[in-house]
Amino acid sequence: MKTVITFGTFDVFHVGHLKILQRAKLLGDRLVVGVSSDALNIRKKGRPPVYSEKDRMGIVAGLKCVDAVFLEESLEQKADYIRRVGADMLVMGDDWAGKFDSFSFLCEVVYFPRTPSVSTTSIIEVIRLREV
Ligand code: C2G
Repeated sequence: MKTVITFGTFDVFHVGHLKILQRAKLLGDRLVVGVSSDALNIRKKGRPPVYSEKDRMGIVAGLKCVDAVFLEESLEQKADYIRRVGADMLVMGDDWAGKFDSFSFLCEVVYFPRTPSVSTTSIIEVIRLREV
């Protein structure tokens, strides 16, 4: 049984999020997703996500390709999360390329190319422009 782990905020869930999760699942038997907490996002980005952590976890947990979710409360606990989940492989988008190589002593680390032309930030921008 091969377990794959990935992490993300998955705010305003879009097709780029779906694609990386589907591709990650194809690399193993079980996909476990760490969803960043609201507090972690405020620390990282200076603002809370649009969707709450409860809703973001619910959306990700409801996907056919996802077997389990947990709340990622700190970036520093990655090694603990990988161990606890028993992950054989860590998958991230290539906006994080190289940043997680230090965990390769625990599991295989793989980066996928991001889906072009879609991001939570650009969706928020489109909605904002439509309001006027
Ligand atoms: N992603 C993608 N294509 C896009 C947008 C996002 O492949 N067009 C991928 C990202 O590369 C990431 C995942 O979708 O692997 C989740 O993206 P975000 O929600 O933006 O995650 P982020 O805020 O970067 O959180 O500990 C790591 C962090 O929790 C990652």
